[in-house]
Amino acid sequence: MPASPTALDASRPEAPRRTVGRRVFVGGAVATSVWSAPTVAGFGRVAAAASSCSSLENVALGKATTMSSGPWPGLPAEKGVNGNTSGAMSADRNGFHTWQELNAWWEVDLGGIFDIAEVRLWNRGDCCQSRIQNVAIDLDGVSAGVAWGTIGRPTIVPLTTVSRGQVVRLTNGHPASQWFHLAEVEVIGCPA
Ligand SMILES: [Ca+2]
Repeated sequence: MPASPTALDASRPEAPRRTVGRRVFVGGAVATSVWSAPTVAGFGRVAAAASSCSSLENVALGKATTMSSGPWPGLPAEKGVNGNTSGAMSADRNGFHTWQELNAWWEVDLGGIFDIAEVRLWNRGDCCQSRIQNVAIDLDGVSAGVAWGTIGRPTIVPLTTVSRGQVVRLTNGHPASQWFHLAEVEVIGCPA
């Protein structure tokens, strides 16, 4: 089971105030380099989806995925939504992994419109965590937040100004050409 998330940090800077969109963009909200513990990207506001859903679940599980390049052998895009957060990527081939490139991206099509409370990013745990930094979250092509710093296990990004849509894209914001890999991506919400 995933680790319990920590409380939201209301002191984080707010994300751009955009309110209309159909895609989720992961890229730049947590200002921490601690990757081994849960980290939270907050924007000082309560996600609208959290109050509109009678119950919350991972709505990305098993949904259609694609990514900008790759896969690295044994690490296709769909392993980012297979329900397994294990970070032992070299041993168990449990996540997605692109080629090395600037701003590599991965996305999931939820197959319908959902209210989304937060996105949880699970980095690998066996090496190379710092390759994944400042991940931008895009919801239907509109910026919904950025997970600043190195991504943890998990880094949790509450959606605030943009919280209803279908396609969630994550873009690696590392300043250099880099691989993009995560063990799992969880999109927490409910049908709209
Ligand atoms: Ca996985």
